[in-house]
Amino acid sequence: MNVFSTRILPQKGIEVFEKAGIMVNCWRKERSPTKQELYDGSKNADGLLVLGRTEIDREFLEANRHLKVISLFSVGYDHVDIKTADELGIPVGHTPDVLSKATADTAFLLMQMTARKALFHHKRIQKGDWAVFDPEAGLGLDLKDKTIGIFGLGNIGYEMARSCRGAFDMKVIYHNRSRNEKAEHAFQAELVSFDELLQKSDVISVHANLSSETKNKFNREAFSKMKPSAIFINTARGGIHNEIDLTEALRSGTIWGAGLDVTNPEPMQPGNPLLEMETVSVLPHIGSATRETRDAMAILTAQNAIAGLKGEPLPARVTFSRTN
Ligand code: 8YV
Repeated sequence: MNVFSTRILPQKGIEVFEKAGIMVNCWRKERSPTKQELYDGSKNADGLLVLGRTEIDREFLEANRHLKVISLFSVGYDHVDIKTADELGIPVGHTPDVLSKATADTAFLLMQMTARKALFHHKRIQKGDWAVFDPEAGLGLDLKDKTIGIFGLGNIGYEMARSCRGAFDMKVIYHNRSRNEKAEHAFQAELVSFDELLQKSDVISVHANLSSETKNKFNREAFSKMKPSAIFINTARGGIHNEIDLTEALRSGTIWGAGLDVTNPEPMQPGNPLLEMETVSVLPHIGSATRETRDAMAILTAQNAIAGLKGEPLPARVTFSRTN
C-alpha cells in the first residue's frame, strides 16, 4: 500500500509508515501541488496526506473514490468537504490535542508582543532609533487583572485561558456553542453572549473553527462594540475576521491593537498597512510550528492514515455530524 503526501512529512511520521510497511510518496517541490498534480499523485495512491491547506472539494473526492483515507496534518478541516467525504465513505483524520498548547502559546505570545509593542521597538532599534529616555514614549498596556474573552473555547482556547489566568490573573469570559464546564470550574470562566464578549473583553482571542457560522464574524459592526483599548488576537483562521474592517478599526482607534497568526488572505503581502502599525504583530501562520508539536502531528497523521488503510477506526476522525 502507498500514500501520497502534499508536502514532505516530518521524519517521525515517515518512521511510523515504515514500521507498517507503507510507502509514502511525498510532493517535494517548494510549492504546493497544483490541482492537476494533486489528481496525478492521488490516482494510484491508497491514501492521501494533506499538509498545508490544499483544497479537497467534492469534485476531487468524487474523482478519487478509491482513496481509503484522507489524513490531514492540521486540526482545522475547513479546506476539506467533510460532508462529501462522509457520503463517499472516505474517512478523514486530523490532528487535535497534540497542537493545542503550541497554538495557545502563539496566541499568548501575540497578546504580549502586541500589548508591549515588541515588534515596533525592535524595528526602532534596527533603524538606529534608540532614543533618549522619554517616560511617555512607546508605551504599551498592562495585562494584569484584565479580561480575556475567548471566542471558541475548545482545547486550544482552554490552554490560552489557562496561561492568561496563571500569568496575569485575567478574568476569563468566553463565547461558545456550548458550556465548557471544565473551564468554568478551573478558571471561573463565564459564558457570555457574543455582544457581551465584545463589550467586556480587554483582549479577545479567537480559537474557533472557520465555518459558515464564524466566517466574517469579526467585522466592522463587531469591532465597533469593542473597547477602544481592546486587543484582537487571531490564531485560528483569517476568514473569521474581516481584514479591511480590522485595518480600519485600528486606524481609526476603534480598537487599540491586533495580533495575527492567520490573515485574510494568506499569505499577507509586503506593504500591507497592518505591518506598519505600532500596535499590530503579525506572524506567518506558525501556531503549531515547534519541533515537538510538528513531530507529534506527523505521528498522528500517520496513525490516522494507517488505521484508515486497514479499515480500522481512526484515532482522530472528523465527521460531518461532529462539525455541524
Ligand atoms: C497547520 C493549522 O500548520 O492545525 C491547523 O489547523 O492551521 C496548522 O497547525 C497548517 O494547517 C498546516 O497543515
